[in-house]
Formats: sequence, structure tokens, C-alpha cells
Amino acid sequence: MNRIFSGMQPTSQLHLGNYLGALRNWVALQDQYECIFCAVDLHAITVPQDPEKLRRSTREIIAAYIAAGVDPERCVLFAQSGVSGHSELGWILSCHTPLGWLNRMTQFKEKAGKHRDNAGLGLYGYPVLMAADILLYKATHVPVGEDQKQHLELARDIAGAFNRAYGKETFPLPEPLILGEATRVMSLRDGSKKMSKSDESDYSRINMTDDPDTIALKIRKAKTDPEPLPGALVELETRPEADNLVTIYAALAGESRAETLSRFAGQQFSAFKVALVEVAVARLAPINAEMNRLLGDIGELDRIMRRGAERAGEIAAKNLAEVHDLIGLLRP
Ligand code: AQP
Repeated sequence: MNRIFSGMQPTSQLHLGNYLGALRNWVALQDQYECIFCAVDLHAITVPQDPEKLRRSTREIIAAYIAAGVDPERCVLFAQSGVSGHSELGWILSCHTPLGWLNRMTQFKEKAGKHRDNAGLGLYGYPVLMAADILLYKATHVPVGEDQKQHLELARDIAGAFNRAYGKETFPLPEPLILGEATRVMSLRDGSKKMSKSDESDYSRINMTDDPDTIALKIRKAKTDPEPLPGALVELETRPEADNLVTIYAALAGESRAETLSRFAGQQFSAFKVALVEVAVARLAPINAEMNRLLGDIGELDRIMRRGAERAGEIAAKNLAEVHDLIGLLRP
């Protein structure tokens, strides 16, 4: 059976981009693949974190996975730091990764901004740790949003370089699974920017924990343009905010963007936004309620993560032993 690995950073609340671009697809994929899903807390600390908030966000993220429909019995769910093999393989792979490959990563440039020299080594090496996350389990497929495509290509390059160096197909080259209508959800305030947890404005995103009134307010305030909705997809190409809202609606309603447009063509945004609020609340409110229920029993969440780390740890130990042998690390 093909194996999936994916994860999200417990940096703060998950948002609609994380849900539509990744999490929702995980739920559908668990029937066809062996799935390993992780809260990537070691990635979160590439930028400063408050320890108490990090612990809370890690549990929240696992609760969000389960509330969205990921089955903790069928899938392996855990916090990345619970399996030390991620860091260990990360180091080994960093010894096989040319700096030139990392210099091309656009996310580092965006996140480090103008203060490149002050950015941490962890932020720079983030894509190597991500490659290790995937290759530690010899995952064949990785469901992600479009923003992670470049990092996944690097993971394939690193896997290929390692295989060539030791003359053995140790790691499968992981395939990205970029699925659904909303592979890149944009900010509600600026259609040219990705919806992101780290955006300063909370009005730029819909959090999975927002209550119905907050969702309605954010959608009402979402930036649009003065024109009514067009009838053809091609007309959205020059209207990023309209395009984004249509994409969000289509993904939430489980239809194509063309179907959404055929229903709302010629209507004003005031009317369309009412329908968008309705579908967003209908979709997110039950997940939110289930998340709150799960967070009421932290003991059970921790048990799920401990069991997940044990299951993941067994696969990781076997694959790491193979890597140690290949590269000549002695295990007397
Ligand atoms: N706007 C988005 N549209 C579609 N998919 C998205 N993803 C993130 N943003 C969007 C996908 O969600 C998964 C988890 O992402 P992550 O938490 O590991 O980190 P990220 O991609 O860096 O997300 P953020 O919100 O932008 O976090 P910050 O602001 O902390 O950096 C991934 O599969 C990602 O593709």
C-alpha cells in the first residue's frame, strides 16, 4: 500500500487555507493510503514561540485533524518531536544537501525578509527537515497546498541524491498530491497574498475556530471589486479577490468554480457573500464543535499522540537503521 505523510505547524489556529488546501484532502485519502499525519512542532520553533502556546496549539492541531474527519484508529497521529528520528535524519540529509539548493527556496526569502543575517539556521534548513519528515517513513505521496510544491521538489532532489550516493533506491521519490478547487487560498484583505497564520490581520483569514458571527463579519468585510460576478472563469483572471471568494465557495460547496459561477453570474457581492457565509458556517461549525469536545479531554488526546508516536517510531527506527548501515555509522 502506498504511504502518505503530511503535517501542519502548530504556530497558531488553523485557517481555511490549511483546511481546504490540505486537511480536507487528508480525510478523503485515508481510505486509499496508509496515512501518517503529524503536528510539526519542530518546524514551528524555526521562529520564536511561547512554550505554553506551542503546547496548546499542538493539541489543538491534533484535535482539528480528528474533528475534520481523520480517523485516529486508521491513521498515525503524533507530534513530530515525539519521534527523534525526524531530527536525526534531518541532520544526515543536511550533510547531503548543497547550499545552492537551499538558496533557491522562496519561502525562506519571504520569511527572513530584509533581515536575512538575523534569521535562524533552523529557518534556512526547514526544507531539509521537511524532507526528513517524509523520507523517514519512505512516504510515496505528500498531500499539500500549492505553496509547499517547491519544498517537495527539494525533498525529491535530496532523496535522489542520497540514493545515487549509496547506489541503492533507499527512498522513494515522494509525489505531491495537490488536490481540490482551493489549492492556494488567498488573504481576504489582499487577493495577491496567501492566506496565512502569520498575517498580522485576523481579518485576512477565517480560522477553523471562528464562531459563526466572526465568520460572517470577516466575509462581509472581505475585499471585493465593484463589478457583479462574471459568467466565465476567464473573467476572474484579472479580479484576484473575486476569484478567491468564488474558489472558496466552490471548495466549501463541493462543486467546480464553473458551477459556482453559473449559479451566481450577474449577482452583486452583497448577495454572494450571504451565500458564502451560509456554506462556510455549515461546513466549519460542526468541526469547531467537535474540536472543542476533543479539547475537553486532553488525557485522551495525549494518549492518541503517544500511541501515534510509538507506531511512527517503529517505522522510523527500521528505516534509520538502514540509513546508518548504508552510510557507515557503526551500531556495535
Ligand atoms: N493559503 C493556503 N491555501 C492552501 N493551502 C495552504 N496551506 C497553508 N496555507 C495555505 C497548506 O496547509 C498545510 C499546512 O501548512 P503549515 O501550517 O505547515 O504552514 P504554512 O504553509 O507555512 O501555513 P501558513 O498559514 O502560511 O503558516 P505560517 O504563516 O505560520 O507560515 C500545507 O500543506 C500547506 O501547503
